Amino acid sequence: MNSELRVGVVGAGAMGFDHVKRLTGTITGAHVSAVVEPDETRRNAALEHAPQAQGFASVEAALAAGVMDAALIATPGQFHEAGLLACLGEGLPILCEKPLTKDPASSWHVVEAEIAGGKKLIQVGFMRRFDREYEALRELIASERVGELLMIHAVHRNPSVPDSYDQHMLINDSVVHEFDVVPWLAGGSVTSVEVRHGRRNPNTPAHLREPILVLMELDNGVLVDVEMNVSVRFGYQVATEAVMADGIARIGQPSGMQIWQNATYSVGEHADFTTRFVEAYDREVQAWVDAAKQGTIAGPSAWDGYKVAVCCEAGVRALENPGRVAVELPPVPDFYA
Ligand code: ISE
Repeated sequence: MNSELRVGVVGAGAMGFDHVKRLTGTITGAHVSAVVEPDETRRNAALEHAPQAQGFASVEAALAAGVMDAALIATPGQFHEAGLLACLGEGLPILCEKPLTKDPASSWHVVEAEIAGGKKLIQVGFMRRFDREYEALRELIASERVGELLMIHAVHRNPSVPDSYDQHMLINDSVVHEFDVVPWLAGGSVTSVEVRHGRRNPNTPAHLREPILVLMELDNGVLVDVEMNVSVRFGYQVATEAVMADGIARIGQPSGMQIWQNATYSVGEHADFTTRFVEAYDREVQAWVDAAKQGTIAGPSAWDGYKVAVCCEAGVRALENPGRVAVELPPVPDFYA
């Protein structure tokens, strides 16, 4: 395809709005042709940043208008399945924000629908895979230049969370990223999850119990711990330390402006994920646009999304019960092998 990809952005909440601005201002070879959002105020706010787009209240209406070559789905996770199935039905390439869907059963349904259509159309929006430091760490681990990988320590810290963030979201909305990116880094598959609750942060909202420590075992023997902490106040921090046989590697260290003042040294830290991962989001969406024009995908597949859904289900069980919860995956379908 030589002409610009006409992208319908489905969902104009915070992430959808961000992607509309990205597609209009940063991405080449594509433009926003439709904004699908039932809330009129949000829809109009997004349309202001999408001069070539029409607004629609439903994905069905947008598909019927025939104005989309591809869809970027950014509705809340519980609505992904319906949007995915509708767009798959029209054979559209799709970039679906994480998670693929809300649970393994619905994710499997989507996987089956994609297989039935005979073409990989879905890329899942796990943007960390497009972060340059994560890419470099993956390459380092695979090369074994520092010896074989033994363990991964990860921290995932949010300054605060909205009132709508509930206990299960520690797993389904936040650790969901580690369930994708850690096996991708480590070249293994998650076999079990355990959650340990530490001392509660007095700054934690009353309805939450955190921080938590999430322990994962991978099938290649690599052990992983993730500190999931959503009330740190000081800023947004996602960092990883890989422990290898001959040394360690760290990514995600603060890289903002360094200031020396009053006998103190400080470095700027991010306030939220939209700035921490801005380049990753840009690279992710550009890679997806380029691939969609070639009839392919350029990142995590629906199968990857399904695997993460299985991990999240185990993670939620582990959140509520002591001990290890096994993660059991069916064999990879030939279609994704
Ligand atoms: C949020 O939805 C994200 O996806 C961020 O990347 C993550 O750090 C945050 O914890 C989530 O709430």
